[in-house]
Amino acid sequence: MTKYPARQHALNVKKHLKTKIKDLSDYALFLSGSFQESYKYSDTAKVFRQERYFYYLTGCNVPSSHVFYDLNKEELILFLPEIDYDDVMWSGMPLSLEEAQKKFDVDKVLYERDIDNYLVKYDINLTTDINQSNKKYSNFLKQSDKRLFYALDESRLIKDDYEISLMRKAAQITDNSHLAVMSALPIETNETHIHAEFVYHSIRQGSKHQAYDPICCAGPNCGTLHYVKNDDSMEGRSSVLIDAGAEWENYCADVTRCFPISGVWTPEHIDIYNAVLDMQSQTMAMIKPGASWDEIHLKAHKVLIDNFLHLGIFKGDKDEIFKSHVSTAFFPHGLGHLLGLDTHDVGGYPNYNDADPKLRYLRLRRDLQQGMVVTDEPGIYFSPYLIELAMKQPEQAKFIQTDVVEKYLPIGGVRIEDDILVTADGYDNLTGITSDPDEVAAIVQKGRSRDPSHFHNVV
Ligand SMILES: [Mn+2]
Repeated sequence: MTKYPARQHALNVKKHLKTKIKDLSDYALFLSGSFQESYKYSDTAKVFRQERYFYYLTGCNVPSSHVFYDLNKEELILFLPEIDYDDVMWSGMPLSLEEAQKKFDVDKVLYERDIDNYLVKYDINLTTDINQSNKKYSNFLKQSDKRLFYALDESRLIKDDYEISLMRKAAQITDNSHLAVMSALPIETNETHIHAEFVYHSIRQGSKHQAYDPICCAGPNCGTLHYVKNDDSMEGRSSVLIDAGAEWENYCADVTRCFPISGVWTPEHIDIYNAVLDMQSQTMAMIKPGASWDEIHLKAHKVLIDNFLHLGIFKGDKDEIFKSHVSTAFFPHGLGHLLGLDTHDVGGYPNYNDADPKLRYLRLRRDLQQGMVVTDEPGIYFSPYLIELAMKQPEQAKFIQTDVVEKYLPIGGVRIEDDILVTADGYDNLTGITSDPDEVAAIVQKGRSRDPSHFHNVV
């Protein structure tokens, strides 16, 4: 397979749509991609990010394109924008129809001027939403049909071999970039340097965009889940947490690693690191088709409680501790989420109003299926804010040994995150960068043995 399998994706969407709309004879699909936006009062272009549903049906990154899918004829037609000859001087010639036909797995490529001829064919042209790209066709379009989103999301849920190969490439670039970060402590004295090193090595490998804004933190900052300031000094701190993933042809990686700045784990840091590793390895072992992600997530809480009892952070009966939800003060987020064209990919159907606080932030609420890619990312955090909230609730506070908690505050938190493909009989870990604590320490030490002049830096 040399082309992004857009026609198969369109067939997938039709299959799922058919379960919701028995007779599709009056229906077609019309989706629009993103357009190139500028900043307000400026002619500077914003970073272009293709609309993901459109990309799934085309594999096309050309701004201001549209796609029409004739559900009856199973014919997929890509519409490119008209050539703007005033822009050719600045941007060069755009892709011709012939070039686009060769490049994309679609039945036809036409210019935008032909769109009307297609939209009149069917009574109902389903679209995701009416926006600046497609509002001129709004009379022909039916937006935000839940059945369309269902069909698109169910299709994107299961990755085919082509998509998996793109995700493996994103994962590989991400592995190398994490290795580079762990290896460059002599030139990393501020969180910004961690961020810079990761992005530099991703771009060098051809990944121009990150899947999401990297989270690079040291010391107590590691306790803030989505810390993106990335600008604090690392001096006097012992721990680093970096959550960063490259993107490859719009497919994401999402990986977190933690390491000791000195190359030697402090006793507190390794206590927590091993507990998180235990949460990850016990949950990963449960991954296979048919397994309940809710149960796997709750298993992570049970492993946390076992470890906290062993470390003396909790005291009391483990079943009572589990029922009290006190573990959410230290592991507040979900064990993992779907991954694909989006970092938090579609199809997980989270319930942010769940009465159970352990499940409230779990972004994947369904059984696993072969072809899903999920993150397995347990974490343990020492957030003074969350601990204080728990201490105000007597039914939780009674299990927490505050004097023991105190000694862990300086490390902030630990998260270990890998990207996991669900296979026919288990799983395949797409993430290759080691999380073994001895190997991680050895990588940091090896990097530390080098003089700063060894590294590619100007300041
Ligand atoms: Mn993640």
